[in-house]
Parts: sequence; structure tokens; C-alpha cells
Amino acid sequence: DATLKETLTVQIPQKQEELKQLKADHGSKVLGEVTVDQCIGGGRGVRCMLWETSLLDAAEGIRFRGYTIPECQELLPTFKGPAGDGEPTPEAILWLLLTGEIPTKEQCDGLTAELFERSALPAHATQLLDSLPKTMHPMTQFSLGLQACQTESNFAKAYSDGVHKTKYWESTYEDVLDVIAKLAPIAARVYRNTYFNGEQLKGDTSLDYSANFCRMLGMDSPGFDELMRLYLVIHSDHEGGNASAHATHLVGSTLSDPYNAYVGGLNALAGPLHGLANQEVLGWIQDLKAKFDAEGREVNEKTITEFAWETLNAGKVIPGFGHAVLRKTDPRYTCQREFAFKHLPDDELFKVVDTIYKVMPGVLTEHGKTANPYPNVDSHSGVLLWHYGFTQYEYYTVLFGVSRAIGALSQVFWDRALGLPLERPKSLTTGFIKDFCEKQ
Ligand code: FCX
Repeated sequence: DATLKETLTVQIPQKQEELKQLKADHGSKVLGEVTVDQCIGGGRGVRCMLWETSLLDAAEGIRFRGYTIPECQELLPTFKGPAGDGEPTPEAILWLLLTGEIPTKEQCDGLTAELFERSALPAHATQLLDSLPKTMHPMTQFSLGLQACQTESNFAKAYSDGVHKTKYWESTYEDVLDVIAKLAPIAARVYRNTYFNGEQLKGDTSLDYSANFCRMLGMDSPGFDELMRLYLVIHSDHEGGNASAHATHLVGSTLSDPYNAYVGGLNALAGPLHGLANQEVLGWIQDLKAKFDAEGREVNEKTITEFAWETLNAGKVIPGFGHAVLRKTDPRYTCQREFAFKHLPDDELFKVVDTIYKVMPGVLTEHGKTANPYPNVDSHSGVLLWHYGFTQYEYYTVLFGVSRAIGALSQVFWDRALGLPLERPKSLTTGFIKDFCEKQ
């Protein structure tokens, strides 16, 4: 079987030709228009970015290289063997996102070994991580850890050595795999420093990327390994316009190397309207339970509805609900719910999450603002982690950050391989828009 690099080496000229032909045949066709509302409203729905690794449909949800989540679960290799006996591995989704092809089990195993070889952290990065205050948010620590590793960038070195632009992809490939490999030990170190007095644990490289990561975190159960595989696969990519992917793509478009580019993505992920929502959801549920336990009242449809209105009336959002593009229940939510039915059907918090799912769309519809009253990915992930005793929810977004690199950096690889340009959309002032519209 071909290795990942061999596969990509064959694909690059074909893809470059395809893009050249697309521009020649259709370069001046119109893909859409931009209204004043869209310009003011954060560019929702404006079609202005090339993104190969995944595509989001408002009703159906995400497809990774054309495959839905259930199709990926059926087709991609798992850790134990051929598909069908567990969750697919992050190595498998990385291969799929980079190449568009379903890898064999042997190809995935080769990629696992390659990632382990690339995972060492420079001493100055571990020293920096160990010196950070435990009170610093784990996402800030995570971002700093990756930033410190930028000294290892092959792309930055190749660029300063004067590499020809047709060869950018080679050092980008090295950086993309290096960053993904290093994120697991950086994330584990942040976790052990913050919650376990800096006592570090060894991984187990006889396992896959996920299980090795779990061992470094201090988690040692097949159930949690499976959850981590599901988690790292489904958070990997959500087309290009979401803030973390877009930030990575934007920073990378300046020919900043993949380390710097993904630090940009992580910092976007750290916002509560994006990745931090998974921490917020758990916090919201804990507050809800604390309130009603103290009042001696049961957590049920009625009390959850009451608590939801308190949140909304306080001018806050319900974390884990709504989406900028989706208009139905997120399939990333649905597959986590199925995981819960399979592995933890009687879990108390899962039942709370499921009751929230029953009432919240009605509450948000009555509230009348949200374009999408249904749950997104962040609504479910925390309760699954909590079930296995992984309860430090301020840390949850770091796991999202380990995963999102797989998609965002796969696209950065293609950005460089296809020679995509500096991103620079046009901005306008209020005065300009007013004058322009009044003249029409
Ligand atoms: N609770 C309360 N109000 C909400 C809401 C929610 N969950 N979702 C949207 N709204 C409000 C918006 O705040 C906005 O109010 P405004 O007019 O006063 O500014 C109005 O409804 C219209 O917003 P809408 O068009 O539906 O949504 P946007 O595209 O502007 O924003 C996000 C999308 C995801 C940011 C929004 O739904 C939200 O804040 N959700 C809660 C946070 C969350 O779960 N984020 C994670 C999303 C995602 F899956 C991820 O990236 O990880």
C-alpha cells in the first residue's frame, strides 16, 4: 500500500490541473451575491473560500470528503481491525481529509507509527509549559505550548533558506504531521500540570494515537479510548468558515508556518461562541443541578425550562444550542447521543442532557431569536467525558483543539500545494455602504 506522502505526491499535480481548468472554464461565473445584512452580519452564507476537506449542508450536517459521519463509522478502519468493531481512529480521518481516500488498516497503522516518531517536544517547550501558573486557562497554556514548538518548523526554515514555491508543500507536509503529533503530548502535559501537580505519565505506543493520548492523560479504560476516538474524529473539521478553521487558513495564507497558523486557530476556538461552549455546557448543567438540589427540587422538563428562561432573560446564550450554518440537530450531536445509548444509557447526567434536548428547541423557538433552536456538537461532549471520570471541564476545549488540527491543517497542506493566495477580502465603512446603497 502507498504511504500518505506517496499518495499525496501523486494527487498534487492532478489537483493543480483540476483547479487550473476550473478557473479557465468558469473563472468569471457568479457564485452568489452579498447583501448589506451579510456584510454587517459576519459574512454568513457568503461563498468566498476554497475548502476541500469537508462541506456542510444546513439540513444534513457535515460530510468529510463526501462521507457522512455514519458512513465514516462504517468505512474507516478502527483500532481493533476492519471497520465494524469500534469507532474509527483519528489517523483514519486524517488520511481521509488529506487525500479524499479511505485508507487501509495497514496505511493507518503506518501513519500511527509516523505520528509517534514525530511527537517529541523540544525541552524549551516543556520547560515553558511547566512554568505556567495552574490558574491559567488550559487553552492559553495549550496555545503557548504549541507556539513554543514553532522553533521546529520545517516550513519556516525552508522558506528562509529560499525554497522554490513549487516545493512549499514538502515542508508543510512535515509541519502538519509534526503539529498533529505534538499536540497530544502538549495537551497531556497541560492536563497533568493543571490538575495533577505536574506528575507526567508515559503513553503507550503499542496503541493508537487516541489510546496513547489517553494514557498520557492518565485515563486507562477501553470505554474512554473509544470515546476519545469518536471525539477526535467528529471535531476534526466543519468546512472552512468556522472561526478556528478560518483563522488557521487566514494566518497560513500569509505563509506563516503551520505552527503559527494553528495557534491562530486555537485562539479562535477558545471563545465561548465557538469551542469553549463545551466547557460552558457542563458549567450550565452543574449550575442547574446545584440550584435545584439546593432547593430540594427535581431536575425535570419543568425545572430545566425555568432555568433556561433565567439564562435567556439574563441576556445570555444557552450554550450548546444554535449554529451559524446548521438548521437541524447536528449529526455530531446525534452520534454522541447514540454512543451514550450504547455505552452509558443509565447515566444520570446523560438523562439530564436528553431532557434538555426535549425542551430546549421549544424554549428557543418561543424566545424567537435563534435561527436554529437545535443542539450542536458541544451540547453533548462534556457529559460523555464526565461519565468516565474526566470531570475537569475547564479543560474540555483543549480536546476540541487536538482534534480540530486534523481538519484545519489538512486544508493548510492543500493551500500550500495548490499555491492558494493571501486571503484579503474587502472591508467597507458604514458611510461607504450608505452612500453606495443610496445611489442605487
Ligand atoms: N441561546 C440564546 N440565544 C441564541 C442562541 C442560543 N443558543 N443562539 C443564537 N441566539 C441568538 C443570537 O445571540 C442572536 O441574538 P442577537 O440578535 O441579540 O444578537 C440571534 O439568536 C440570532 O443568532 P443566529 O443567527 O441564530 O446565530 P449566529 O449565527 O449569530 O450564532 C452561535 C451562532 C453558535 C454563535 C449561536 O447560536 C450561539 O451563541 N450559540 C451558543 C454557543 C454555542 O453553542 N456555540 C458553539 C457552536 C458550535 F457548534 C461550535 O463552533 O463549537
